[in-house]
Amino acid sequence: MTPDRTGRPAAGRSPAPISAAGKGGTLITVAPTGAESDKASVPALPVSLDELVTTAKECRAAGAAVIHVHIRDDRARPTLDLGRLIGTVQALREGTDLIVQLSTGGAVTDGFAARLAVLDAGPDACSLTCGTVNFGDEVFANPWPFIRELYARTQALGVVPEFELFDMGHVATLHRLLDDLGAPHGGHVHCDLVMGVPGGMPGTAAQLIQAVAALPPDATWSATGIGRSSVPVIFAALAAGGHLRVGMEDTISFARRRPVTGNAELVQRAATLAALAQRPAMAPDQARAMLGVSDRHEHG
Ligand code: KMH
Ligand code: ZN
Repeated sequence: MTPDRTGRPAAGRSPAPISAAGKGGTLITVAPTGAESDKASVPALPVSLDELVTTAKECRAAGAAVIHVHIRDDRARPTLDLGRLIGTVQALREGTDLIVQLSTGGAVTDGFAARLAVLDAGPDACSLTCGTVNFGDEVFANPWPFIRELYARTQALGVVPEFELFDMGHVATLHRLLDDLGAPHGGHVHCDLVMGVPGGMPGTAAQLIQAVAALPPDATWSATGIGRSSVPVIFAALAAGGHLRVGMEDTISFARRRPVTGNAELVQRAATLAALAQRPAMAPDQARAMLGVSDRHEHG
């Protein structure tokens, strides 16, 4: 788009999606646990159901609208056990009005069948990664037939997917998926740029702008900066009209040599910066309307 001399878009041109994307408020997703950090080394990591629900309530109070969930077993190891997932969805719904987004990424060691079966736990939403990526010394495998099958299952079961994009090739695969199978359940495309994974796209403002420019025109998007890129990615995303994902899945340091003491302080920081950017944190009902997530339960 060509600006006129005042800096405003020239008349008759459509506005850039980059400025329209975050109109009306900032969606904050908290990713409290992940599958990579070890409870013994990161004691503040929520791993039990009680810890997870407590964290969820604190993060809701701090400004989160969505929770991206990985669960652990009794020994704090990552698991995709279906019974535990069902119990987790239920407990989060009883304790909060957050949108419950289950991870279908799991851990790098999880098989495709178990990752597909996550949807049987009946979440509001799920993550759906649009391609394979080197993941530190490991590989996070997402071949096309798996992506396609997972997406078709979200449509059949009425689960709203969030498209996780770790690299520019994943954006191309997102377009291929939408061309092939059509719109997601709920009718709205929402993406999360996962930046700064060793092996994926870097967590820089320039990379974020390039990725956003390649998204489908009506998509909304959030961004996640892993590790040290967390804060720069928050600033870049807010400046570009995007939404935010933060949490201990993505960063365990609040600042240099200062470990995160709990997920809520990460959400609080994101909410403060969003308010300064004149786009305060959205409540879950606003987020449901934006994402096309139906109101499935009464929060008691
Ligand atoms: N734990 C990573 C291998 C997702 O949740 O969908 C994958 C991941 C993505 O966290
Ligand atoms: Zn995850």
